[in-house]
Amino acid sequence: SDTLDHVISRIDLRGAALPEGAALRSVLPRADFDVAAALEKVRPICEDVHHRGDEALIEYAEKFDGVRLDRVRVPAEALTEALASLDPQVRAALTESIRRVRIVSREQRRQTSVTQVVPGGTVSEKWVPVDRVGLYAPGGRAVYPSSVIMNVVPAQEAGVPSIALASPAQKEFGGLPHPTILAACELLGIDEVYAAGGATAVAMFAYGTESCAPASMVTGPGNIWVAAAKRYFTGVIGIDAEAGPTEIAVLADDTADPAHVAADLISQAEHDPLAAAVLVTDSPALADAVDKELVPQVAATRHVEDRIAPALGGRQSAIVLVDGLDEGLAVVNAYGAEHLEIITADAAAVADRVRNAGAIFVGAYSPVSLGDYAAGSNHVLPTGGCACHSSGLSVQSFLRGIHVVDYSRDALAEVAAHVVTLAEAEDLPAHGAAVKARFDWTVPGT
Ligand code: HSO
Ligand code: ZN
Repeated sequence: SDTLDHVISRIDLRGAALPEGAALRSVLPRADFDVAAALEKVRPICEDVHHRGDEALIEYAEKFDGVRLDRVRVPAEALTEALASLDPQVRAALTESIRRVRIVSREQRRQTSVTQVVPGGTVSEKWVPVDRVGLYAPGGRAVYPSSVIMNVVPAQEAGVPSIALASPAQKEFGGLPHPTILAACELLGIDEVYAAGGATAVAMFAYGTESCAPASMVTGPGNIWVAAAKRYFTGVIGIDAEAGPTEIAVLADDTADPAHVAADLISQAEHDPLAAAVLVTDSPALADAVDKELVPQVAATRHVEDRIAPALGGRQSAIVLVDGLDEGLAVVNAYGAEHLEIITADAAAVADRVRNAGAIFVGAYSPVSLGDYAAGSNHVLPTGGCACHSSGLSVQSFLRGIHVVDYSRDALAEVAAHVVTLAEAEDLPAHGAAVKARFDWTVPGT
């Protein structure tokens, strides 16, 4: 394989015992995405939006997007016009995408649970949508109406009463967000749209301005500035997982078609020069065949120079050779990819053993691109290893589970002595007193 013209590097983990946990993760490739460093830069911008509101938003649009706005709120006519001029085929495809994400979201909405702990004592959990969300759709390199769908539909199905969307002002469209973003909003029935980008959009939603009411939550993908602004507001508003550059990992054995594997790796490399494509396989023959396939396939793509070649050639991408499928699973579980394809014999059984991934794509006919647009799954997913602790966007993201405690006098009396005991043990006698007060200070058993 040394004679091949390598598009992607190799990491050979065969022969020795695999390191575990963090040690294994440290030998796996990953892009640098230093959100903490960006945090210092977004702080003054967010505070400026806090203090000067719309005026600051307009100034930043001029500075970052090169266009002077007279207002940040997009007028209703612009939304109607955008949908009217949308290519009918694109409209049909977006409509089908919406339909599929909607049926999945609707079915996956959690139901209230009521647990009778003792006779007369119940704890329920009710799921309540947040009051208002701000959704972000990137501009620049990533103008994705599909991401509008992936944010809006679960929020709608969760029952969020107030939904607003922001996307950067585009110079070539007179300071409006990109027309396909506006068309997708109109198709989804979202009429509150703002021309605001990056950290300024997140700050607008977090603090509110003259034209935009504050939101309790901000979700959606974006660049490092959006991720940094979300981190800045953590604890103040709700956010989804921080989104970094896209990642695809493929766990494949010698049953996989190398042409498919190569095409799938390229598909996500197409997003960004920092996008990661990682193939994990126990088959050196597959590794060589994928290497070979990549050369002509990469050459034939539209975005080869600016994104695909640098993404595949970057230190974040690699073909990882392992001794067997067990080791392969250990590697993908340590990595925690945003997207993980399983293309092996008995793929469903292998997929069952995956613990860490943003989304799992099972078998030869479930490529990531299907999930990006039309599987019904969500494509706003945790990157950078956040899949080890966080979920992708879903109807659940917009709901809060509230415990509802409802005990009768008898049910409280039955457990009162334990409460009083624990309150004393924690040196919090007033806690116990609040229970005793209900029984004229005479609690049975105390
Ligand atoms: N793969 C991207 C989402 C996307 N793909 C949008 C196409 N358009 C991150 O999951
Ligand atoms: Zn994609």
